[in-house]
Amino acid sequence: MPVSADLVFAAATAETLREIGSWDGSRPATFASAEFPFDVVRFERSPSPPVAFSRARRGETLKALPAGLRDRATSAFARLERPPAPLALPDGRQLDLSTFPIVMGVVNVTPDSFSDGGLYFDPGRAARRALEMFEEGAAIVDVGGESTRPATYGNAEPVSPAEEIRRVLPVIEAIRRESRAPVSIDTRKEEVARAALGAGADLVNDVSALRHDPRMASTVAEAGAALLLMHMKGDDPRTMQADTSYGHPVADVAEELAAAASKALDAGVRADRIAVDPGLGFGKSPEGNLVLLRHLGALRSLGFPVAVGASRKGFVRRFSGVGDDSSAADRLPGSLAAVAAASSAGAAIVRVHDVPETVRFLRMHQAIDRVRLARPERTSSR
Ligand code: HH2
Repeated sequence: MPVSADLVFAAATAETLREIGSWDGSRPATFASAEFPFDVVRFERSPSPPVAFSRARRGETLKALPAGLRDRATSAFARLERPPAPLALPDGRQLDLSTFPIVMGVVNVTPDSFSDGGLYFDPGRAARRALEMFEEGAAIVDVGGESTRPATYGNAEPVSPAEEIRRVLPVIEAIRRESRAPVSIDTRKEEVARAALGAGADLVNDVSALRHDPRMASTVAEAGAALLLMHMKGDDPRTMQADTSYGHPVADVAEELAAAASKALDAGVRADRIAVDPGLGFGKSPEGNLVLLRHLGALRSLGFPVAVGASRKGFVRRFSGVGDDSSAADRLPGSLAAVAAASSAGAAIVRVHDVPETVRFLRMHQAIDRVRLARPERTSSR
């Protein structure tokens, strides 16, 4: 079943409208400032140029389109505007996304992950950290046994499926002895996913979006598990930064995610079990990561919950002005700025190392976003 990658981009200003147009080599007409904000619908593999809709006059612009494009644009808007539905997990359980974004805590059971390598290499310690993350407000914890860091940190050691299983299985089993809270396994390898699902994992986070192992989709489907499809340029973390150029900085990523979602559906993974992630840092230039974050909302037009992980990554350090050897605390402000952008763009899941800080940050961010006062209150309390 093909998943459409017709995308809707938000353009609040003429400058953003020109930026989006430039990616397809088109020059949008000049509009009066009163007509903003605009939405731009970009039709996948269509000779028709992107269409700009003044938000206030969407109906009129739709009416003026040929029927085929009108239907495609109407469907893209409907997918974009649907709030994220719960992600279905095994045994009839669900990952509630109604308070989006929810927090996915990261526990790397590795000696060499770029930011927490070695900290949780001991399975007991890793499981305790995962359980603590649930108490701190994580809705799901992502357990990984292989570093997928880029070569700039020095190539990560290749890890055999047997070694990866040896690392993650005791952690998932120990979490399961204490808790039924949702657990995700971060792996590209089918054998590892199968073992983790057998031990009670609920979701497979595949950073190769099904390209590393063709058996992955059917294993996930058989287990009735959820599947997070993450975009990576190429399929090897050691070479993914060799070429970070794209024809279109967002649509190329979206089209590959749509193709991966189609593959998953064909293998029997239910649509309400699929989420997508642009894979920040996985074959992206520093500026490319920023553009993906700023236009993350467009990925919601794929019709699946959008997850994103910027936590402590190289581009966060670079743009927030801290060094490569900076502490976790130094990297936190930049990571939280990325969480703010993801939240404003309607992301469903943020994948982070700093769980309690992110949970508190999001509470405040959402309180500001959602407060509605009929009229200013006269009060002296502060
Ligand atoms: N980033 C990393 C690993 N897995 N999965 C998803 N869905 N999205 C991401 O952005 C993502 C991911 C890299 O971060 P980390 O696990 O902390 O590092 P390492 O790969 O070095 O273990």
